[in-house]
Amino acid sequence: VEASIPEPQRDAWKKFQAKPFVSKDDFEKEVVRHVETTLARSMFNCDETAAYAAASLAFRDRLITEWNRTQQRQTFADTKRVYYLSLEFLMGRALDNAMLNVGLKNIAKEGLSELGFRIEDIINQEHDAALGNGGLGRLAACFLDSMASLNFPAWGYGLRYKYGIFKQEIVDGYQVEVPDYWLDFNPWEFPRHDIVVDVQFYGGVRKYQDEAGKNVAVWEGGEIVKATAYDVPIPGFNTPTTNNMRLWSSKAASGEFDFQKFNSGDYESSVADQQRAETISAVLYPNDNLDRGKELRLKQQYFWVAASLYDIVRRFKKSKRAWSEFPDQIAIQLNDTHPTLAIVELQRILIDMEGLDWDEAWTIVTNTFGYTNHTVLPEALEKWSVPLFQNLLPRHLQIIYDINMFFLQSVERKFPGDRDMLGRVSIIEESQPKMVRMAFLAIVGSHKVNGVAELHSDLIKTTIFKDFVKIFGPDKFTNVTNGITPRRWLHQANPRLSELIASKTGGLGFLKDLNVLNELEKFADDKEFKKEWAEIKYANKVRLAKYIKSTTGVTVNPAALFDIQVKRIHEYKRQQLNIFGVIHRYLTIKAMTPEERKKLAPRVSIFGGKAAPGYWMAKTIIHLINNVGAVVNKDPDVGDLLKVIFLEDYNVSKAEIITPASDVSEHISTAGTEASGTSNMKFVLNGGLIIGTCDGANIEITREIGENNIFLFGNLAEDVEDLRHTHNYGSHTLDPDLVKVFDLIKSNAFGDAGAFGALTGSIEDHGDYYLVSDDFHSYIQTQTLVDEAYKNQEEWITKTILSVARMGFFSSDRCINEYAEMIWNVEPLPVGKESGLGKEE
Ligand code: GPQ
Repeated sequence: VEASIPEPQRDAWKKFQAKPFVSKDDFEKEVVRHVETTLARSMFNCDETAAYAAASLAFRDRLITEWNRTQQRQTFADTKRVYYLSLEFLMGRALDNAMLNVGLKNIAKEGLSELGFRIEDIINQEHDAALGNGGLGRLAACFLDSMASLNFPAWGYGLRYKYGIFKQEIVDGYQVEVPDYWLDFNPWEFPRHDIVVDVQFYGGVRKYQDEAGKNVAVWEGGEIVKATAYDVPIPGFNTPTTNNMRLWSSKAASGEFDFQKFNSGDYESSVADQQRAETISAVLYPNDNLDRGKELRLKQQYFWVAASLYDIVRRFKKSKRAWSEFPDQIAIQLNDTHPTLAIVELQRILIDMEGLDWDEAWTIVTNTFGYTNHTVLPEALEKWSVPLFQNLLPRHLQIIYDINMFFLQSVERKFPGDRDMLGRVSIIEESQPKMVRMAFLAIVGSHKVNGVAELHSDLIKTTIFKDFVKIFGPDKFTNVTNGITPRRWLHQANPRLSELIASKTGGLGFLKDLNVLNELEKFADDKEFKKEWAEIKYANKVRLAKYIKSTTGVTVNPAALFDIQVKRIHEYKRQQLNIFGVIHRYLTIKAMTPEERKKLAPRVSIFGGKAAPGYWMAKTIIHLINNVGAVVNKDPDVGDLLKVIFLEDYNVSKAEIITPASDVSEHISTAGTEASGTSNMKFVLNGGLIIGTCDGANIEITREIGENNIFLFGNLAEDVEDLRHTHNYGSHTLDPDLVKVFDLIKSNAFGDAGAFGALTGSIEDHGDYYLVSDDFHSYIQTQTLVDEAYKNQEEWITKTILSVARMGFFSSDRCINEYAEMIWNVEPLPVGKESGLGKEE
């Protein structure tokens, strides 16, 4: 059906087209209109929730106008687009970000104030969009911000979970999970009830030869689930470009089938079908760096991939180009292996539905996809059981077998007679049951594979994907070091620091070209500047101290050294090393004379992060941290010298308060286990120093900011394997200071020691896989260096200024430009003068 307005009527249309507000009065008018009409309230009935809703709707209207223009511009220009497929988008709040990116926050602030509201209170009404677990999901969110800010024609595709990552409550020191139903009121999404895709599951495959003798496969039977699109506008910073994140929601196909059941009196089971279908997009799996192989998860993956590819292919077909041009028009990036089925699905569409030859189709497929690996941890590498696959996606399993056959044939030609090699690289693992190795499939089906920091990209080439480097050559493997968006993680989270930087570097340009921060180097010894710099850090610590008081009841001294570790709780991230270090500090303080105590720098140890609900060891670590806090925080011998805080329910909006308030933050994973880390970048960008291992992006941060400005400790990645071997087959004596810590725990000093037996036992008796004891001494020593360094505030401040000045490399803009050039081969679409942007700086 032709849906455009006829040419002669377009003038009338244009005359009445929505115009984005730019003035305070127009903004207020919009807010009042939304309160009175959209929300059906009045000035006598307008609380902060209603004001939040109305302000958001005012900005949403504005974004959608630019969204429409952007989509039109990109369609007319007909240039190559990027599709970023991610099962997680950890977006956080949208209102503050929208106001800052379109440059109208001050107008909104004044407007809201005239209407009787404080903008901070309004911003705080918003529920985080928490459709992700941790770093991987937040990276996807930073990428969307950068792609829009750099004017790339780019879409994100994901799932519209009804429940995001659970909310964490701490009850008697234990983590308790509470469901996160976030869709009560979400002004940022647009349901597209006209964009619905049928997704098939189960059934069987019928094969035959057509009249021309061609082999045909038909996937038939099974069941259909409907995918409905929900669009979320993604505003770029200081540009009209507003991109799209499309999230799919599942619903039962309410076709004849249901109807029959209904009519035959089987009402209950037709409702049950509906519920079963809706289960697909109901909940985000809460595991970080862990694969559990659940059928519903595979269903989610195929549901999302099939709907997204259908959408992408449909858009391509409208251009009437030859199939061979597909990779010239489309780049699809796979965020980890979760969307790997997209490779198989595109091959299926091309050969089964569009009638292309295998080879022709496969060339298109491999030129379209790029795959990003985010971990080397074996428990996180996805594998799906063949029987499960066979049942759920029978045709896809056949195609995977064919892909594998052609691939193994090519390996055989290259390495004749190397049977071991064939077994090692086969996409099908010959186990009981057989398993599909998704990372191998992703490598074979992509033209580029990248890791997320230099060390990590080297490690994948020399360990888990070593054979593939031999097979495909080294050029297929590359590195794109992660980055973060300075808009959210500096401008939004730390407005005063952003303002100070702007005042010294000639405006907000640094937010678009983060290397401009370099200009701060000349202020590293400037007295006046350092004073302002230190005042801002102090104010951010006061803000966090207030937050700590209001949420935990504990009073902390903002002049103390704030030592922060916030991230998912995981043995490889070693929060246990941190808390054992805290206990060691407690023992040290207890043994000191009052005179000695006076010389010690007071410290607040702050933890935050969620444990996967089924990860007992991680939950035990949370329990220990809370119990240590309960003892230490009320010990009169200790006073202000040490406080231990666990912040409940760490999420993106809390990170915006926590990150600017660190003096040091901890990034202390066992070397070689943290692929990159991204909070390390956020903390340094906000004027905090870090204590870290030689792991992930810590190494490149050191290279950029200089080794005098970071506290590195611990064994190197290259030595980890040997150390583990010694633990298991040699003599394993624990660090004596760690033994004292364990003795204290075992004396029930922090509650019944039985609760922590598995934790201490994993180190004492079960091989200390994460090298806690090996690194303990080095860690404690380095913490002492931190204490010493902090006493010299003048030098400390200079270090933090120099560090911030050298962080330009870690902008996600740099990162996206690298993807665009090395992997996607796409260019930005420059924006003309049609911008309706506010002119705020
Ligand atoms: N990451 Cl495989 C996750 O957050 N979840 C995952 O399931 C996997 C990786 C992280 C990784 O641990 C960090 O080191 C990275 O900085 C981050 O991905 C983004 O690349």
